[in-house]
Amino acid sequence: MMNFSEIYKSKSGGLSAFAWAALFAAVSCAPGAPEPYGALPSEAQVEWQKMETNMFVHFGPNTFTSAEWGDGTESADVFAPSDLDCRQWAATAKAAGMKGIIITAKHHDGFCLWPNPVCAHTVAQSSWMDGKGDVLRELSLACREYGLKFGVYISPWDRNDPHYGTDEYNDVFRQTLESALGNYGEVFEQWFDGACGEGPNGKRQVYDWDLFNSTVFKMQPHAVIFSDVGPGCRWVGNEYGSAGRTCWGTMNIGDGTPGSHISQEQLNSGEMDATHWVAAETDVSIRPGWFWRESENSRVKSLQHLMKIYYESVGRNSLLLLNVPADTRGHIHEIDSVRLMEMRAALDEVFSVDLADGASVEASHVRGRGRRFAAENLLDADYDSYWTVDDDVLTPSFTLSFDAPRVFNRIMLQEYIPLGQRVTGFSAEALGTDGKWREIARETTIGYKRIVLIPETEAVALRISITGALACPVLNRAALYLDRVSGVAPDEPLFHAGSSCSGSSSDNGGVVTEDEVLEIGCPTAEIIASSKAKVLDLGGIRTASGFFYAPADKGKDGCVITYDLDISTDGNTWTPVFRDKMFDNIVNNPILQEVRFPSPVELRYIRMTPLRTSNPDTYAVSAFGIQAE
Ligand code: FUL
Repeated sequence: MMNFSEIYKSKSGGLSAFAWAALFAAVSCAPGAPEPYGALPSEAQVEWQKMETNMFVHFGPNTFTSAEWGDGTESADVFAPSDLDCRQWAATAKAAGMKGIIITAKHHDGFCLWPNPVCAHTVAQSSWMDGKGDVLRELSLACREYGLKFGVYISPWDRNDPHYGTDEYNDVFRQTLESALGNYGEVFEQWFDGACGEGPNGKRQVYDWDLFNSTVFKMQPHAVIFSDVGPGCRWVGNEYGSAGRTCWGTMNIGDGTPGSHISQEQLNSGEMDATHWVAAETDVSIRPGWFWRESENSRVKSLQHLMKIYYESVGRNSLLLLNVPADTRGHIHEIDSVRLMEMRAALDEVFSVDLADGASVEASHVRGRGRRFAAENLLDADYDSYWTVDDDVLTPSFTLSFDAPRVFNRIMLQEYIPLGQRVTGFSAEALGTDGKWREIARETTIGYKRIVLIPETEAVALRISITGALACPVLNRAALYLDRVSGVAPDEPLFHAGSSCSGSSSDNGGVVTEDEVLEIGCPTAEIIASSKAKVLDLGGIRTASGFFYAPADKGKDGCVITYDLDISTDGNTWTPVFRDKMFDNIVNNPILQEVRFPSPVELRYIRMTPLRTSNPDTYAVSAFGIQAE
């Protein structure tokens, strides 16, 4: 085709009729933007994903009883924050760089943090503030003041409401939603917990999800609804803060409902080329448990651990919802807020200098060979400008070249998700100062944002090759960073020579996990093998105020859910302490369980007999012991 300068050169200096025609043809043939591909995010879902980090606040009767799951029999008076200060939560979240706060407005115990007119177990029944308190009002106002978005967790499972387990409950819950979503301004996210246990009458509820979702949209048309199956966003499949290294924003939902047949692995990595856009949200607590308790003040996650969580959530196409529970004062505890500020400072230090800045960029292909879709768009901060290629090109590459060698250990890429998630694989190669190209990463998905952790690399150029895509790739950002503050180790190679398997998401990169910090409670204790029960011989009489148990390896080999616990001083005569007791939330969050006895006891032997285990054949124990008086 004739180019513009040839057209200008023709004849008399003005444009001939032919030249005008050619110019018109060239302009009108320039390809437009690629057609969107596959399931697409709504505008609200794109805005949601751009938030990247939000704060979860677990707060309620459990804060005062140290339970993870209250059973609904707690008196409303238990809820008695001595100095509720939601502005302090908002100020902390803002300073930590969070974009929104989601509060547990109603947890499984059924207690509502606002005066819900269809419920008799709320702040209005509590003597806190003479029944005039309203945490949702305080928090929604504080969020507005600090420019944060406001969201609510409302558990359909209710262990207090007498209607639970009957048809009427679904309508009571509809009214609960209307009350929480209709009185506190805009709600950006509605968090639905899929848990469905027995209510006070021993019955389970059959939830009317269509009614619940349509009520949310009626009250808050732009809300993103979280559940195992969306429709707004999905659970990431674990509570330890790690999205799959392969992580699609899409999944085949079919007629799946929250809490039903979708496996944790599917949730963790999503599904390629699937029917619905339901990006992953990684919910994880800054402490071992979801609710604040004094005994966990010393177990707030380290900066290194939090940074690893950041890389494995935001850096793997997921939003990070970091739980920072409020304490009995109604404050974010100093220890947690200091840790959040350390995390913010580390993120700022790593991500404030983009080492790709000023690089020259060249691509193997550019859509229509024009400027509109040029590879330079990868380096600007405009979210809506992107590099893309012609429709039939699925494996293009681009190269960043530097005028002097640059040292980096993080590669950040972004796909322009308004047009769908397309890339199925990519690799990175660095050109060293010795003039040799070396492959430094080979990964699968990108999505909204992907941060690849590589060993520190000195390079004069970096080539990113898309090795597979469902449709022509559309990338809006490439950046390079150097992280010398977090101590988070590089990702293990995902592909080994001769294999094409996908990697595991459980690599720990040197971070000490819950499982590793645990020790058996008493150094002289011995666990006596038994067919099913675990018996611990402490070697002599001791006084204990409680016991602890932890499953091994993130619960993979099974964990105890319900159990009987007996104690003995001689190993022959046993005294029951607990019958059919449950470790709350242990399947989702298989961490150390600390259980207090009703009163201190003398014992030499302690026996835990599992009644229900997550794996019917086996269960594992990484820690079992007593809490000495
Ligand atoms: C789970 C609940 O059972 C936990 O208590 C916690 O609220 C967590 C965020 O969701 O499913």
